Amino acid sequence: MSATRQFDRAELESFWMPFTANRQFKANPRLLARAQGMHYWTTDGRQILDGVAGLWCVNAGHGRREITEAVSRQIAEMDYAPPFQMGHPGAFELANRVVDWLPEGLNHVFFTNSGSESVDTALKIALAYQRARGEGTRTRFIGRERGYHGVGFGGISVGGMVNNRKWFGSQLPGVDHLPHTHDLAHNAYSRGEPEWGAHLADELERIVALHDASTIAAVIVEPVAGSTGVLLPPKGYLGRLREICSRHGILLIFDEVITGFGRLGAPFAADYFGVVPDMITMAKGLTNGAVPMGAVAARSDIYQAFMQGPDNAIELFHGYTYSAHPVACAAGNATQEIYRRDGLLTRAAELADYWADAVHSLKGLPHVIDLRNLGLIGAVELEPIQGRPGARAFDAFLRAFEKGILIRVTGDIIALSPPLIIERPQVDELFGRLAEVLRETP
Ligand code: PXG
Repeated sequence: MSATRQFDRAELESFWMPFTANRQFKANPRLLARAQGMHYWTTDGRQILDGVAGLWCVNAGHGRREITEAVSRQIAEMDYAPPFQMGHPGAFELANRVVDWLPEGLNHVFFTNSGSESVDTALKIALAYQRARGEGTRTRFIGRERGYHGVGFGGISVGGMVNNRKWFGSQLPGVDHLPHTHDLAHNAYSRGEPEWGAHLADELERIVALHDASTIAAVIVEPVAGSTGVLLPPKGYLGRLREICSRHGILLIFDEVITGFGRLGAPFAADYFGVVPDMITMAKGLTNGAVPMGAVAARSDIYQAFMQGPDNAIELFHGYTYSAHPVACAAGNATQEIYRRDGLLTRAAELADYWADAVHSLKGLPHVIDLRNLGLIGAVELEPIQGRPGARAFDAFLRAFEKGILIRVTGDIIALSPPLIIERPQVDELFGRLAEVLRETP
């Protein structure tokens, strides 16, 4: 099937598309055929500047030759290896490379195939760890309103996006939520981390007082909430969460599926904010999006708590057929080598000021009610059309695609997160075209 071939409407029917307005798409398909560097090309040959790194994952840019070659070599040499009671060199190499990037103390890595699986894995490790150390009454999880932790039942339970939850029954029992940190009245147009709102972390004390610490296994938050529209942590907020969790024997999990691998200008958001959690979930940038893969990093004493009993006993009854898949590991190792060699995981720090200026240059354009930035993340919040939430930003998304830029929208918020290889003229191009879009969006 040629990449440039056109499709009849009927040929688009069978594929039930994820998180997509299927009927709108199938009436007006947007088909991508090819990608290289900072760009996609559509099936009808139009060049699109990638303002979202695919979906927050292609951090080293598209079509990296080293990744393509490593994946091709691996699939020819050994297509698959069973991950249970067997191993292969690429998996151990990748775990070591990831540990090299991680904050000190987080030195064990469990492989999964996606961010959603990473979240469910981390939640299960938290429960089993509490039990292993004799604290089996700690079964509750605390998530946060407007959090996104993927689409597994664990992830939607601790997550806080109403549409991702309300259709799917009662979910995990024993989950509570912190308030989100988004407050335009106090923080609109903040440059970087907002000043107001560290006290919102103290809500955790209230929740602990309600349930008692002895019932709580873990708190999970995104250091920067991405999917729900780039909600930034107020200055000091994450440090307070860390302090409260430590005081009460509660594990702190950072979901770094979006912030991991250089998005903020440091390898992980934990480094950027100087707050070290007990576990980190990751995916996306781990393999530059080339092959599906996720991982959970855990502190040494969490891993060690399981290393008990007879030597031949399985310590953690959890894993996937494709955990540490050889082809994913090959992509991961080649990706990590590019990050190391090109210094990509700190590149966002060099560009952050230029990027922030570009984001805030949109102030005053029609319908814009807030602009936010951190590292190489940007957000433009639009005033919703009365009675039609999300319609205005979706309209902007369609216009942007027509103008040759790929952006991402959630509700009435536009999110930007380009590959970390973006050059300054491409930042100008992205925001120049976005400004045109905003001027034309009704
Ligand atoms: N946690 C976080 C913080 C995420 O951002 C996941 C978990 C789930 O990962 P998987 O690989 O299972 O999709 C994510 C995923 C968006 C958008 O528009 C973001 C994600 C997924 C889809 C859309 O911002 N992030």
